[in-house]
Amino acid sequence: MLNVKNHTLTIAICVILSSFITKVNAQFQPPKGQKLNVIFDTDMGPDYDDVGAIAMLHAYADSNYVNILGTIASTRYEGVASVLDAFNTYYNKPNIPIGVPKDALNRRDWQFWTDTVCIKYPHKIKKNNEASDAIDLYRKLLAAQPDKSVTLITVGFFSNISNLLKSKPDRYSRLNGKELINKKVKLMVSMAGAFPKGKEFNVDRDSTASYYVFKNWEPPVLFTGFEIGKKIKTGLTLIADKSIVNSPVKDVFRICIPKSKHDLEGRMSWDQTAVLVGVKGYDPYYSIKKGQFIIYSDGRNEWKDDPKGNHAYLVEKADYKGVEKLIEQTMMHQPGK
Ligand SMILES: [Ca+2]
Repeated sequence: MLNVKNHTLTIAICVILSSFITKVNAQFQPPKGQKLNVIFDTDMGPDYDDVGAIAMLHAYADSNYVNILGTIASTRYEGVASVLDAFNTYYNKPNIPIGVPKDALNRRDWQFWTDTVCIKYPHKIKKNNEASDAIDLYRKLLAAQPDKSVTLITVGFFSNISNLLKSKPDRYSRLNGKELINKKVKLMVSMAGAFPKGKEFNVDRDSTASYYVFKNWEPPVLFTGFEIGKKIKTGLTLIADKSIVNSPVKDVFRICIPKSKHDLEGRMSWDQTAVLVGVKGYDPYYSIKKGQFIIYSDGRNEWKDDPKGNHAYLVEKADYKGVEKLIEQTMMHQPGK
């Protein structure tokens, strides 16, 4: 009888603790049962995990988990607007607004997969200057959304976020950039940084922008670090699947995987993890460590633990092979007719 009582007490404590942790960490989780409003900010070009990420985002949109407000580039090579347009069009959402920065790095893919996407797949935007300016589009989209409702998923450089923070009131809002962000953004989920410390590409390449962002940004940020995506290899099952035809996602992985000896077991999948945890939440694959992201002007980052912190990074909880399988399957989603 005593044992039964103790057992019941233990279960009760566990349930209370687990609901307490869920509540405490709610700012880093998507709200349950609500369609998520997402802005996707990507350096669609230097690497091709961004392609896997946009494929997953569209798969989740087709399953009614997300409403894609906009797809915005954080690199400005000529053609990036067409590439984003081609992917949105392939997934039957040709009207998703596209933004291209005036002020950002100009980096593109060394495998030239973006050329194949533009030649082979329909798109209406032929030149970057036919797309919206990135900051103008950010302000327009944010101003039109309910307060604290927008999730930003960034899988590239922080150039746009820095310029958005510095933006002035305009025809869309009387608020400056920082005020507009604080009013409208619920959470930023970023593939960025290395934990507990390191130097990572997305933070380091435009380190001036990253430094400004993490000195001025106020809403919660969930980081998926370099170490999380590095071990997740995807693409081989996708390119071997003969039932998938005329897919830009399959074409990109088919072109790129044989070009690097590092990709023979599949491409490392950093950006996909940001879409996964941004839309579906980090549970049950990851737990989080809360604290503060500390950035240096040269792009290095460190971490300070703080249970009340407004930043959190992913810590692996379950075998990464489960995430790997889930990402690959989601990337293989094909648009409805
Ligand atoms: Ca990226």
